[in-house]
Amino acid sequence: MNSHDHIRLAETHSARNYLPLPVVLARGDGVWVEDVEGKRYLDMLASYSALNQGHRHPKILAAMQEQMGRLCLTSRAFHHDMFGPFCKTVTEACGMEQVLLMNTGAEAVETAIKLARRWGYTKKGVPRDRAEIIVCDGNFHGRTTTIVGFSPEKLYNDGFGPFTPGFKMIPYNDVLALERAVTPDTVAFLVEPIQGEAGIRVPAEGFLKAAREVCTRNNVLLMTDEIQTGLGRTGRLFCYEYDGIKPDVLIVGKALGGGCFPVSGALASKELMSVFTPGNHGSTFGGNPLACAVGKAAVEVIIEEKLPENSYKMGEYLRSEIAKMNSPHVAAIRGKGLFVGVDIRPESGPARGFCEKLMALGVLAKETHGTVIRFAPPLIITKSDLDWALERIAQVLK
Ligand code: IF1
Repeated sequence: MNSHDHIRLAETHSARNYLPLPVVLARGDGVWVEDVEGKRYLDMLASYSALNQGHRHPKILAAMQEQMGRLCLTSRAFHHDMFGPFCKTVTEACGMEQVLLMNTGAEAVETAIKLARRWGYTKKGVPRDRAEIIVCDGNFHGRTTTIVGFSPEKLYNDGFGPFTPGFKMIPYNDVLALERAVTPDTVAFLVEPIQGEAGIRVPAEGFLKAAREVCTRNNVLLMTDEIQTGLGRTGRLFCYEYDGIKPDVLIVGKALGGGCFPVSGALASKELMSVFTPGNHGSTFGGNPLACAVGKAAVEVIIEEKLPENSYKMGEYLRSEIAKMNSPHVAAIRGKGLFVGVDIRPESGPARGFCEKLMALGVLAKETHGTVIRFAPPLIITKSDLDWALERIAQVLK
């Protein structure tokens, strides 16, 4: 079957909840992918940062294969011998005492929401069912009904109500608004250190630091969603490190699965995690043996291969080279590390058209918010591969 046949088959038998670029991939290796016709592309989306380690990283594949030869699933009804080792690795890497493992990002966000509410009722003394969580305009935290209920984006929640109450929205990057929104019933502030879906929106320097102070002063949990910004993407292991702070709850996913498997989690202190007691939260697949084997290797690769450092260097290079092109189509270039948004001027047409041209030249990128091209390649990318992409980006932005 060729690409056309595959796309027709998908359109016949799958819900149309996506509008993918018309490319059908059949292979992946490092930063490169190949379609069913054998054409090669440089993957500059990296599955929205789930492929920070690249496609089929040998160490992660080996760990997965070894585990598949032994034990794949136990449920949490029993212990297994990869659970403790992975929890130790991930908590030490993240500088947090404990983790609660889930599978997808949305589940980890839901876990953080549950943690904050129970903490509010059992520790902070918030009256039952009155807990409030503050979120930001422009947020993206996943697709569950609770999460889309506090999304500002109609596309994500129109027609899916009624929604869970208990969320209050403030403008992003506005500490005064945060201060004003806090009430005695506020249990948490849930925030992305850089907003991905909103178009790689980088807040003013010190925003998270100031938010940290407001949260501490008001006994409110600071919960950072680093599902997309974490594990090296922004040039630090976690983006909050730029502000020299630590969140109370750290939410991770995507690259925790090493580009192989869904692995996510919420991390916090032992004291905060103690709000969870046997039976009050869980998941059939959360923390399964295969996930733990993959997740452990995924974290080790990020640290051993110094991927945050490479992301920082290559990101600076990518942004400065695009800036040097002086493209008449580019209104702004934003980002940190290899988390880069190129804002296209409205008169130059939608970013999608630019992504289609890039695709024809062998560079896969995806628009966000209509006007922004997102460049977020695997963090293992070398300067020569980046130069290959830059030549093509230059052709499209000319
Ligand atoms: C889709 C966007 C990116 C996330 C943050 C939680 C989640 C995500 C900060 C949920 C997921 C994804 C999912 C994917 C597209 C995508 C996306 F454009 F929609 F917003 F990356 F920017 N927090 N992001 O970015 O994680 O449950 O999906 O594992 O939904 O189409 P998940």
